[in-house]
Amino acid sequence: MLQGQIIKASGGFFTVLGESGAEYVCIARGLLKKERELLMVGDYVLFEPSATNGKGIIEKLLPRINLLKRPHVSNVDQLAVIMSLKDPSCDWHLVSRILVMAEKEGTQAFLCLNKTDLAAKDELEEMTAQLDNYPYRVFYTSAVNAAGLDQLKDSLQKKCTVFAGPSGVGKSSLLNAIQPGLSLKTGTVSEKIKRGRHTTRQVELLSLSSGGLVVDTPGFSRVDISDLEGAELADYFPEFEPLREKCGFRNCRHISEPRCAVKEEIGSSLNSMRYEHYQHFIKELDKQGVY
Ligand SMILES: Nc1nc2c(ncn2[C@@H]2O[C@H](COP(=O)(O)OP(=O)(O)O)[C@@H](O)[C@H]2O)c(=O)[nH]1
Ligand SMILES: [Mg+2]
Ligand SMILES: [Zn+2]
Repeated sequence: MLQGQIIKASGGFFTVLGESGAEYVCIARGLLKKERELLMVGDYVLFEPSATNGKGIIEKLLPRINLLKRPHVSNVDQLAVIMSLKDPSCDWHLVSRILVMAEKEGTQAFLCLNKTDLAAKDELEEMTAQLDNYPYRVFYTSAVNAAGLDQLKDSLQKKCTVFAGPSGVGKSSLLNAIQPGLSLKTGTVSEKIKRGRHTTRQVELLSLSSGGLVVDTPGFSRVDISDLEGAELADYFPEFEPLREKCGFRNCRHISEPRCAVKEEIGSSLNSMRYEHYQHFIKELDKQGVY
């Protein structure tokens, strides 16, 4: 029996990437029907390869580290939040929403600001100033002039990374620039609308020659956080963690309480934009009455 990871699933067939790097097209005959229905891209499995033809039978599903809902994929190491500086401009609220989702699912994350070739020097400086004490790693890239691509490529090594962010920011272009053989479809937003924005595409783990797996997503511009409890939200702002103990109240929600250590640090050790997003999300959850 071999161990491998499902990189593609379609019509009852699962492409499994074995530890040797070979791919096997498997069926899941060895599993119970209920288990079979749960199998998804990203899953580690044990499978019995056939002696000759690169096929196999999945016999066992191994435990998952995590499970993302969107895209529907398991065992994700990190989320790369991709935004462009221009065309379209960066949606900071969406960045924080995706990061909240990453924290909730227990995956690491970083931010990648693409299309730096379109921004003037002073615009870039303005952006960097806004990112003072930003709690995630930030890459500045351009798929057009290859700026920052080596660092981005390094950060993908030996990990399974999901590229998340809105449509048109350059996710597929970046992946093509990192590995031209991928030949992912790219295009302007209007071209995509013509092509049919809602054509469903299968989730697939793409293997990088530098070692590592990536998931390209078609892009989404909304992330629903309404299933969160307000009390949970602060847990998903990791920069609050070291301060929490210093707040005057044990259950401080860092909004209007006196002697709040988080509020005292805004603009000094805490990034103010991130705190604004936190306030905004708390209000949103308050309105739903869950808090
Ligand atoms: N100027 C510039 N254009 C880019 C860059 N990256 C992508 N684009 C263009 O932006 C559009 C959308 O790119 P695409 O990769 O399809 O975005 P995706 O929807 O996030 O996958 C295409 O027309 C690309 O040529 C970049 O770094 N600079
Ligand atoms: Mg794309
Ligand atoms: Zn507080």
